[in-house]
Amino acid sequence: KNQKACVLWFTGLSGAGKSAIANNLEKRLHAMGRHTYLLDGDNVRHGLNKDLGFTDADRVENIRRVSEVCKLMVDAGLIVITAFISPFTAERRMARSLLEEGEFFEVFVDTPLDVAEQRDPKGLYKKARKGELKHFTGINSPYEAPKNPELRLETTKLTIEGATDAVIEALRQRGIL
Ligand code: GGZ
Repeated sequence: KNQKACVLWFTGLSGAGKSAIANNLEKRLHAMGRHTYLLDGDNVRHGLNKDLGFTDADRVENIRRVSEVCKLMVDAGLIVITAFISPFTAERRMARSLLEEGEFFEVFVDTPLDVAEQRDPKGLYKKARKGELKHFTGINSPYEAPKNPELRLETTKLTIEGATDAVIEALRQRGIL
């Protein structure tokens, strides 16, 4: 391996900005010559996990499978970036436990619910408020905020570029980059 393989695990509400920051981070890592893979709902929930919905049990299974895929990809030497809500502390801990010390880097994309709800890029919060979406995170399904993430990004105070800089700086400090 000529790079330190690891998982950069983004967690946060729908609309928090996980995907936007993760995508920008991946571009920056590519520009640095790093081999990465970005796992998110778009490439996982339409394929590997297309049998899963949004009940607590299905989210647990979603994250369990994603965690195992992360482990395989780290074995293959990649920098894996994940962008799932991953609302439960226990499953994030489980994902961490599959990896070696220092290989799991939790990034809390911290956006207040009211801000995420105002952004509402897909109109999902609006639907959830009208009762058209069951089990919507933050409305009628829980989100357990990380208490000790490796990094917390307050998106009300940072641009996407600024948030990306903060991740890269934190990775440098830990010797991952
Ligand atoms: C939360 C939902 C739901 C419900 C559909 N609750 O903002 P998005 O649209 O693009 O990202 C959300 C995505 C969440 O899937 P995850 O796999 O990340 O969730 S988890 O980690 O909890 O398993 C949202 C969309 O799917 N979506 N219905 N009910 N988000």
